[in-house]
Amino acid sequence: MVENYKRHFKGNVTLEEIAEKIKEAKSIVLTAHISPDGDALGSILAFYFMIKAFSKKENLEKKVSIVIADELPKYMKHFEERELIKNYDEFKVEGMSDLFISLDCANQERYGKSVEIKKLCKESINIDHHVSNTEHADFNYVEDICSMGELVHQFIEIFGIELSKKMAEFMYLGIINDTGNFRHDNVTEHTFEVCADLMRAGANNHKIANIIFAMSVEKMNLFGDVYKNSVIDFEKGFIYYYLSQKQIKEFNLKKGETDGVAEIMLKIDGMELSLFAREEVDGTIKGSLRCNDKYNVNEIASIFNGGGHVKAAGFKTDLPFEEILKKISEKL
Ligand SMILES: [Mn+2]
Repeated sequence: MVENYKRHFKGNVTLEEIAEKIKEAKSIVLTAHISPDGDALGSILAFYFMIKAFSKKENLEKKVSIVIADELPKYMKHFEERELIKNYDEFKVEGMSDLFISLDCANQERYGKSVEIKKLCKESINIDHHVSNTEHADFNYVEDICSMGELVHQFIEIFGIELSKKMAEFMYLGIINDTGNFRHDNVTEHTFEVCADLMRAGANNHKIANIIFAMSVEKMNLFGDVYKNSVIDFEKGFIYYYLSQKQIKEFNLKKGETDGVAEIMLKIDGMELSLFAREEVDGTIKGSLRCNDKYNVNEIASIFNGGGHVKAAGFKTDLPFEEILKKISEKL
């Protein structure tokens, strides 16, 4: 393993202390963010199996549940373990739990309705990799690492457990989701070290990449429209595209099928910044920002109280699209 790979860290607890809290807790609820992506889902499932293996090794009785307050993306049909993830609405709260752990949530809004479950837990832990993390739990651990998939891998050693094929596959899912299959600049030497370990444990890179990067006909139609109707400001290297609720219905797009739009726009030659703005059911706008070296989208997203990473960030706002464009242009 590469020594001292750790990047920008904030929080008030170490992973070892988190492991100790997990050891002591008799009941644990795990959550990840709404609009769950491959990293949220992969890391939470990997972590679930790791806690289970740890409990078995230590001979501990532990109740572990996973709740996500949202629908799962279509590709999860390929993983039977999706059954372990309860939607908030079907989750039965049986009294107070000892520990609430969020993964991949930069702020508490990202819990969605699961925030109600947090209130019923004695202690809360936030483990995340977004530099914009607001340290929203009792115990916080934030590392500037490519993905939660890569972050949770460290618990193999801390828990003293063996890396199973299942854990490896789910960590791999998280890593390729958040690195765009190793294309983004958040990939480090350590990412590849971890992936080598995951492949040794049986993770099938080809199978997992095919599952999450497969494209539905609906998504193909959307991407066609993005390529045709994106607007480019060549001087600033800024490309943007707006998707209305009306279009979402016309294209028959399901949850998660608009993922990747900001990424494909940034691939256009000469582009430094991309914005994908999607109108939500409630009329607000969700923005996804991606950039190359010239800009910092964590800062740009913060204009709208959003955030994320330097090269990938998001926000949600009540402002009309024209106003969003104006505010962003002023920053460039
Ligand atoms: Mn992530």
